Amino acid sequence: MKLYTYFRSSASFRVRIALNLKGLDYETAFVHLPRGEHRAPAYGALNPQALVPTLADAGALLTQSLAIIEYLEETRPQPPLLPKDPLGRARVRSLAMLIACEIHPVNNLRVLQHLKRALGQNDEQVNAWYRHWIADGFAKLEADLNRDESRGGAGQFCYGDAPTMADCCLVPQVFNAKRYSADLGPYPTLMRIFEACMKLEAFDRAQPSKQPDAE
Ligand SMILES: N[C@@H](CCC(=O)N[C@@H](CS)C(=O)NCC(=O)O)C(=O)O
Repeated sequence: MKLYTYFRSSASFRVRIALNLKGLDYETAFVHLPRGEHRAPAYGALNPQALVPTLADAGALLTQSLAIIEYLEETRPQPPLLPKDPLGRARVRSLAMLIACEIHPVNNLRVLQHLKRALGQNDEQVNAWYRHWIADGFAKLEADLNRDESRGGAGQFCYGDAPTMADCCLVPQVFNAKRYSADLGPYPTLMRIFEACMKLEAFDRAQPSKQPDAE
């Protein structure tokens, strides 16, 4: 397997965690986002969506981090990153999607670049935008994680006492929030889970500063 990745990419970080949790070896190819390498024709031939990550496996090229994690789950089921029961699976996917579909897209590189280049926002305004959407999404995630246990509340991790796809999404988003100096005080459950995840080697080894392309 080969992962096309960038050290600061949180979507790539999700897949690095999933690969590590499942104990899978992989090669890496680095795609430098600030230099726009993801928009170059060579990368477009691999991934027409012009986003990282891309995973090459068994002669196929897989795109979109959640689709990649689901593929890994189906082809290498152990250890599982989704619960066995349909309600549990829906719950984990819902938490993962709150992060991957509601928080992450509005703070993506091309959105921030558009705010600056086309709409003339300065660094301070862009950072305020970033923190606004972190606060909006994390408040909802914190409330959801604190739902009554019988309706799927958090355990040691986002769902129960073993890491799932939801934790693969949570940790990179917290790294992003810290990078933009977001106030994480209002989210004690979310941060408790983050700390529990970071005690695991699979999460620690996947973090941006430990990647070979880290600057
Ligand atoms: N929904 C996609 C998001 C992928 C994505 O947005 N990747 C970012 C880095 S985290 C990227 O390539 N951004 C390039 C850009 O915005 O131009 C996924 O989950 O894989």
